[in-house]
Amino acid sequence: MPTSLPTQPSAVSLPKYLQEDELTQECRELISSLPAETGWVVDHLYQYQGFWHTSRELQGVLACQKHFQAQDSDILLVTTPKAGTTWLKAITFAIVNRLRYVDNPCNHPLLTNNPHELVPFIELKLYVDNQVPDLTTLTSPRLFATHLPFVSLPASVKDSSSACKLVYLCRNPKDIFVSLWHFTNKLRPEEKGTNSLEETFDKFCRGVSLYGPFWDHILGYWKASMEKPDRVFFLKYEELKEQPSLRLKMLAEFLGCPFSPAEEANGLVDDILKLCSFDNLSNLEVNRNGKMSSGEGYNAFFRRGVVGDWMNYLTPEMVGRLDQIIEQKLHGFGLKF
Ligand code: PAP
Repeated sequence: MPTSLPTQPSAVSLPKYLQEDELTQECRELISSLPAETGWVVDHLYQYQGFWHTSRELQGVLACQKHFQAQDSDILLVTTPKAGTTWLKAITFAIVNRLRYVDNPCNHPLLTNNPHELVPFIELKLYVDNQVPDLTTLTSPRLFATHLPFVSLPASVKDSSSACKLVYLCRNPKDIFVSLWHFTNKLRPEEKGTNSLEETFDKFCRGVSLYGPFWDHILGYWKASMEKPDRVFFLKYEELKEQPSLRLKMLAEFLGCPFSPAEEANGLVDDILKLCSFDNLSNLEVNRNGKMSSGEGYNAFFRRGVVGDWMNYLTPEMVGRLDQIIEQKLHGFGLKF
């Protein structure tokens, strides 16, 4: 448990995700040595191992780096924030557990649980309060998620002898930015008002965003997927939108549970896509009115779910600046959006 340090009286009523000062001594000491910037939701972001985190997140990062023990059969879903995490969690959960619910689809857990509860983030949920959860009772394959950059993954995941599988989902950074801007505005305390689009855009371009810089995040996993394609599956949100059945089948194959011809003939691929569609998930009671234990409403994870919404927000100058960054940082590695 964290060593509880004195908190401001006003902080007591804050949802957990807005609390910055319930930290272990270890985390406080580390933070005091890290570069800091103003955050998008909470007041501070800290740069650890090259990437920006809130203090609460950072405590979870340290704890899972120390304690998380990957098993060979584990599946770890990795995304930059707003790349389609909720969708990927739903799809992967539905693929991996399909045999359990094929005969009773009305009892499917995705109908009554938000995908973030079914596939927990290691650093943001399981280890976030410096707790060490008992994960030994989970049935195999265990499904976890993380926003951690490759460099910060727990050693047991990165270990060359580990066989656990990683699925990385990324998205056009212009859509990521717009989605993140909306999301963080929703989560900001009301009295702070909305973040200026221009200022947050500038931060995003300088790499100062949750788990940013986005280019280093994407590149870390892109390189890992090139080196070890049997362990790291690299996917884009846009590909999933354009060719959903094909990508779903590729994902199932990568995970070692390909769809049989009979399953395909019975329409199981389409059933999963429908179950996990934006329209279906976003209209479920649990996702309209439920909340994470840390306080974020599930509805904050469903906005528009389309490709290219950046066109409605970014000026030609902004597009030029971000395109140049994408070109400079990513195209040399064969990555295009
Ligand atoms: P996270 O990384 O913070 O967990 P994440 O799920 O990646 O969040 O972000 C939500 C984005 O995915 C939203 O994008 P938008 O702001 O551009 O609309 C959300 O609408 C979109 N999204 C959520 N569920 C789905 C889905 N089932 N299909 C497609 N897009 C989805």
